[in-house]
Amino acid sequence: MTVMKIAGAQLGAIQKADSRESVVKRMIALLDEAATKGANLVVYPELALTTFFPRWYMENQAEIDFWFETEMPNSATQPLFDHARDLNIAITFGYAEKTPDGHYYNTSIITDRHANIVGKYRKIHLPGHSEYDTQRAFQHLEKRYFEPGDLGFNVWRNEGVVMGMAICNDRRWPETFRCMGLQGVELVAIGYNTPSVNAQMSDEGLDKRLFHSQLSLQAGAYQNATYVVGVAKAGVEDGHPLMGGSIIVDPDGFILAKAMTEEDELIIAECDFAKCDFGKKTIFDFERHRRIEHYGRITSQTGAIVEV
Ligand code: CDV
Repeated sequence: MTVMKIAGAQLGAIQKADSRESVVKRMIALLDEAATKGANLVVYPELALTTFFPRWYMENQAEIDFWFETEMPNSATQPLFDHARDLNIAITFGYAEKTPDGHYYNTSIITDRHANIVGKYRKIHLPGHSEYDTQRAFQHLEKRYFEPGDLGFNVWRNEGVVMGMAICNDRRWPETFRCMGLQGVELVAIGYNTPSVNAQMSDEGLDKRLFHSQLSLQAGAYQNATYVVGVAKAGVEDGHPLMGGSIIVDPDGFILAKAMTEEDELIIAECDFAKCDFGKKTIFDFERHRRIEHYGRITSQTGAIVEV
């Protein structure tokens, strides 16, 4: 069975004015640190190459397109791919994708240790709203700039491990993890940008927001007997705080490593994928214990219907 050292490369704030090239330099510095610590895979956050631009309301299409990548790798990210190949480290990171036929997605890719892209995921659960909302303390316009992902929740056997990806808000939905659990997932990589403040409940408090993130990642890991890596983009971006709290979780739901700052910070843990077996063969042996005849509502009904 495979043992890998998995690193989470939390990124601190990226300002609107920061270039992709400057961010890639920071990502490469974290990659170098990961290499010195023996990492085999490095997980970067959602929309890793730019500031979290969906907080800004834009109408001009050229202004919007500035934040999107039309190819991957491209000139800004090629040094990251080259460096990862030289160090023999697989990577996964998120970026805004514009397809050749004009579709817009919040995307992440995963490579093998030769920098070949082996998997792509497009974010399915898009939070927020599509028009300027005067009721919010700040905007979260993912529904304006992205379409829901069209690729589903897939997994890939990468470097001997069954790997899947999800992005930020996806981690709060058990369906995300279960769709990959049903394909035998052993490692779920999830990048996120989570504001430290709730735009619709300003007194919520950071502790509660960190707790909900951890709770979701730990539950997803335990209930599907898989490792989960959740990696933040954190820090204050042009006056807007994003929380940290990056963690690596084992298949029992225990936290193996945790970020302590809201800056560029590497966390790392040794993951023995044989540890996924026990849960998959006992309490979460889906074949023996799931009761799909009672789960019809999950795929036939979207919102709650109260009939009593
Ligand atoms: N980027 C995100 O998906 N952020 C959401 C916020 C808006 C709640 C999240 O679920 O963390």
